[in-house]
Amino acid sequence: MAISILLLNGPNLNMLGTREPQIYGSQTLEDVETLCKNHAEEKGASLSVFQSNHEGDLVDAIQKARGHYDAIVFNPGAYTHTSIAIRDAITAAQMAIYEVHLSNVHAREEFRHHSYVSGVAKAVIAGLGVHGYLAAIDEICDDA
Ligand code: DHK
Repeated sequence: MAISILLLNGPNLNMLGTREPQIYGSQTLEDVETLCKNHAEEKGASLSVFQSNHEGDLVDAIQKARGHYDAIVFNPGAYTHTSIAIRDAITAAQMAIYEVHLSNVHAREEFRHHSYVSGVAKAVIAGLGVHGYLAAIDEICDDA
């Protein structure tokens, strides 16, 4: 059966394209989602997308993903650094999560250095820009 992937983006990632493009790049979220969908399709996988600025919506999406998706490519945005609820949702759903950050969070402010998600993620990619999402998709497809 074809691999199915959920691309999940957290707060403020709906602002991609206009939000600090020197850090997050000039592509919009729609551009990124289309790129990821096409990339997954080329690999024979299917990819659904969801973005929310709300912590509970992201928790709901992770819980609902169980049984529907093989893996989640997840940029939790600022919730990376604050959300125990999101970490617990990942553990509870027993989902394979590939944590992606557009920027190299470790080369930025101290408060971005800690991630509540990394300890329960299958892999962490940071600083590759949009390519990080594609690398995660490659890894999920090649790993299957
Ligand atoms: C995105 C955000 O919105 C920030 O809050 C994170 C991450 C970094 C990124 O690099 O994609 O600190």
